[in-house]
Amino acid sequence: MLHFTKFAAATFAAASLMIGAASAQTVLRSSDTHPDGYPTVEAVKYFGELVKERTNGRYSVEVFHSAQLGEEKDTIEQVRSGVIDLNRVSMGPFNGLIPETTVPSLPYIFRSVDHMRKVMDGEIGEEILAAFEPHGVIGLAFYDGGARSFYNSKKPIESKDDLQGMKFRVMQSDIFVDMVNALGANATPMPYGEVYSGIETGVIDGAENNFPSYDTAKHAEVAKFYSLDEHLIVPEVLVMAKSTWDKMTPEDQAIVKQAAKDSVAKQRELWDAKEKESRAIVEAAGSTITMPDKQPFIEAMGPVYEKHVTDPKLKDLVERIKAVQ
Ligand code: GTR
Repeated sequence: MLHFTKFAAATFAAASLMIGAASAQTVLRSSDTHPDGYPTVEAVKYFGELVKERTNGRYSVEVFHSAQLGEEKDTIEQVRSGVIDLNRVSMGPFNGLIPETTVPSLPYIFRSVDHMRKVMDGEIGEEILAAFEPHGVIGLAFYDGGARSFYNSKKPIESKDDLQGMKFRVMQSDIFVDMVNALGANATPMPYGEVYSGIETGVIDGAENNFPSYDTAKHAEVAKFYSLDEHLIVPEVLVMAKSTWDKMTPEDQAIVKQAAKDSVAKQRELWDAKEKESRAIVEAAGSTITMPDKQPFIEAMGPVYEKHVTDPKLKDLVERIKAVQ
């Protein structure tokens, strides 16, 4: 009897230990619009591995790629309300919510991708990440989305004037609508997942994006003319639900923050390779790439800056970004 009781007690203790361990394992759900293998998807997986290792398995990350959890506008709401824990999105769809995100989303604000990386790696980047918290999300790190250019199904764009009257899809932000209008074209904001059929059915003539998106979303199949005007260099961002963050200990929060930072180099390495690969893929499949003079594009952006940069804080941010060498 004594023997049995001891055995039962030990079993019970072992079982409760296991229950304790199981309940301490939290799987963080993360959303991404891109397919498996895309640089952002792989970078978030890598971030998850680091978090798992450094928290001794208390936290892990599951990435739901290919917009399984919804389009970016919707997943931003899901992460704000704590339905999902993490979200990797462009800064564009955050523009209506967080004024500071509008500045890195302005056309031609960055001179190059290197300029963007330098700004976002420095104190300006930290300041912009901190601006997310009052809106229910924690900004963890910025990823690279390269430069975005126009593509269409109708004709090669040799100069800014060739865009006149054409219809382009943009991300859901007023800045991009005004940018396209300032170029003499017409903008249609719509979710990423609707672009392919939009072009195929002629609802829009084209869209604008970087080579990896143009390639992996198969837009190159229906819009063969890509013009390298590089009007936007909008960073991508990895955010966490504030409700998830608030449940973590300060030590685990520090681990999450550091793991996100550590995943940036990985994402950039993957990004640089993917950009080259995608460009080669679309060219081999018959896309033509034109190089219009960028100067008239840059000069047309005055009204966009006048309309969207009125707040002194944002004006100062624009000046400080431009001053970064
Ligand atoms: C991609 C970006 C996505 C999404 C998409 C779009 O370049 O990585 O997060 O914003 O563009 O145009 O909607």
